[in-house]
Order: sequence, then structure tokens, then C-alpha cells
Amino acid sequence: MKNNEILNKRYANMKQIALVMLVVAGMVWLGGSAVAAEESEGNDGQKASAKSDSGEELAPIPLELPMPVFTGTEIDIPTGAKMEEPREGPRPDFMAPVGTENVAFEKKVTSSDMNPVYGDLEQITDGDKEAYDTSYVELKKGPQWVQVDLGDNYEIYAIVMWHSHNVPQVAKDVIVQVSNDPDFVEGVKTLFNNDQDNSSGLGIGKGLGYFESHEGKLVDAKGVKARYVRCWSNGSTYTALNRWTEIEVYGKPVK
Ligand SMILES: [Ca+2]
Repeated sequence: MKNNEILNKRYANMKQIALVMLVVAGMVWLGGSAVAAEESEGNDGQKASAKSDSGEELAPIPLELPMPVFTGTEIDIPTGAKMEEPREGPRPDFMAPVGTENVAFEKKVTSSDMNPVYGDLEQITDGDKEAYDTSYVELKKGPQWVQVDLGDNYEIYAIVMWHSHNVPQVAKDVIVQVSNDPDFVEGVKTLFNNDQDNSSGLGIGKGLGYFESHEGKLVDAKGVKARYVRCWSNGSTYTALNRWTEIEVYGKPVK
């Protein structure tokens, strides 16, 4: 009898596993169909024929988002910080010249903290943007930067960053700079800065604070030309350490 009970239990477990696999397979199938539908819509719709002011043909950047793991933003915001208005619905497609792609994938990453407290710097450009505990790198406290060497000069249209989106939080002093100087001494352009009280010492930024989410933060780079992208942070409302999950740089080679 005992053996039968064990067998019955095993059979029940196998049925549960099979059910989960079916549901997952269904989700993948449904997801695939939705993407196919969107693409065919894009081919016939207005998006495919969008043009920039200079007449260049535009298309949505091929940005794929990780899975969300929470909804809502029920946390205290940093004292006195000016925050973005919450947006309803997903972020609209970001349009850029046709052929724009993520040119940061698997590119070399350096940092002000070359010995992370947790994880490896190469995880910042490995394509894993998920909210798992194994998906982020953790750098020491205080203002710290991570830098991606694109390996060549690119026209950059958007930079998308995920610090950490496993729990609701606001990253502090988010600053995004580009340069052709790997030491960021000369020719530095600041594309985004929400250090509203200059606590990181790079100047007061007019950028707004924002809640980390699976959508990441998209910075419009307006076609700036550069080889190096440097992103600063100074802890978050969740931890004094600096967490990084992924940086994507959407660009095209300079003609
Ligand atoms: Ca990653």
C-alpha cells in the first residue's frame, strides 16, 4: 500500500509538471503570435513610413523587455526629489533610423569599482535583463560609474538602462555621459542627469527621478556620435550599493 501511495503521489506531481509545461508552452506560443501580429501591422501601418526631419526613414528600435516582477510603486520617494509623472500603459515605441540596433551587446565594460561586491561587470552587456538575483552586479557605495566601450564611433539614438528591478526602488544620481575619450576628460557630453542637489559632484541635473521597472530608463541620445558611454549612480532607495543589470546602446556605425 505504501508503495502505491508513493506512486500515486509521483503521478500527481508529474501531472502538475506537465500542466505547468503546457501553460508555459501556450504562453510562448501566444507571445510569438502577438509579436508576429505587431510586425505585420508595422509593415503596413504608419510606423514603417515614418521619416525624420532630415527625411531619413525611421522604425521602432528592436527593444525587448524583460519580465516584470512587480506592479505599482508603493515606496517612499527620495526626500525633495522631483519625480516623473507616472505613465499609464507601456512606453511608446522609440523611433530611430532604420538599422539602429543594440551596439553594446557583449562589449567591454569597465568601472570605478573594478572588483564588484557581487557579480561580474561583463553581466552589464550580456543581454540578461531579468530581475533574478543572479542577473545584477553590485558595486560599492557612493557615486560609481560603469562604462561601455562600443569599440568604434557610433551615432547613438537611445541608451536604455536597467539598474535593478526586482523590488520597487529609485536609483539616485543617475547620470549618463558619452565621449570619445575613455578617461572622460575631454569632449564629454551629458545626456541625462537627475542629481538634483549635486550630491555626486558632477553638477546639478534637471532630469527627473523615476521608479525602476522592467521597462528600464530610456535616454534619448539624439544621434550623438561617441565610442564610450559612462553611466553614474549613487545607490538607490533600496540599497546604498550600486546595482546594475544591463545597459543597451541603440546606434548605427558613423557613415
Ligand atoms: Ca545583464
